[in-house]
Amino acid sequence: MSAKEVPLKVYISGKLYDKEDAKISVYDHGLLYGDGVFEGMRSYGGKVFRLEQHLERLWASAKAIWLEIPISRPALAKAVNDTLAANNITDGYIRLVITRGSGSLGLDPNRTSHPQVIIITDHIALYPEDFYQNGLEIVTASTMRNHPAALSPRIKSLNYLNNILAKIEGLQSGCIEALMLNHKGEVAECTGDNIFLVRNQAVLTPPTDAGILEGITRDAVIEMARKAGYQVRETALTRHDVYIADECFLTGSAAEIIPVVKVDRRKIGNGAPGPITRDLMERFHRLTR
Ligand code: PXG
Repeated sequence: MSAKEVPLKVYISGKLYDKEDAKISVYDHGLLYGDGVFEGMRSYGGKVFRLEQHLERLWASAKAIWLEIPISRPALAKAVNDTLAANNITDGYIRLVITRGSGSLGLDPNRTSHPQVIIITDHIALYPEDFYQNGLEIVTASTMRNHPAALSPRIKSLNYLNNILAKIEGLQSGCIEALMLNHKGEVAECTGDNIFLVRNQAVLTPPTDAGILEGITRDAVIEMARKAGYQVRETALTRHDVYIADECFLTGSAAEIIPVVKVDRRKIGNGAPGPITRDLMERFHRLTR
């Protein structure tokens, strides 16, 4: 840290702490069992992108795991904005975490108290610009996406090992993202991004019942593409559909829209980011900047 730099402040349950002092108990079930939920959001020009939708999803995730968020939605929205302001961040990344709170050892959530509310606001570490210009290469992971009847992928929980195992497979093949299939062998999503295809001018993406996280960026892109006059269909997709697609791209709060040009060593289209992907990237840029 240079002399002029002040440490980032992190919000924990009502107070701001210097980054180095922002700590929670080792008895917190968020750490012990991955018992908690989170959100990853972006702010552009001082405004959090689709904050209300992120909070909606956070509350839905918490409800699904029987976790009561100990702060009202407007108060949490204000805390997010206040934390951004305290750190002087206008364009950045926000990580909201709600843990089950600390308690005795053992799974029983009744033996915990005081769920912790954590807000980290930081500078965004974007994928290298080269990937946006020339596209990404991905591979299919052998790790399938969590079976929705075991742990619904719609819950953005602190249990991310399913995705991390797939990410490791991708990294071991030299790819920063990996495609995950669901228990039926259909295309689900990538480890931290939703997937879209373009085929015969139509924009295609797996439906929410394919066992995916309902991405906020995915929603925004579907809405934006429809407004722009594209036909958008949420439909079951196979790896075959990916291989024969004209274009492919991923969406996520961190990635925004990123083109994919190779999947399992097969070129998608002509191996360069396609025209509809480029058009949507440009429109998304205008929407957010
Ligand atoms: N699928 C999964 C499994 C995700 O975790 C997305 C899709 C995209 O959703 P959004 O709502 O962001 O469009 C995600 C989101 C991080 C990070 O810090 C991860 C995500 C988003 C932002 C940051 O690794 N994943």
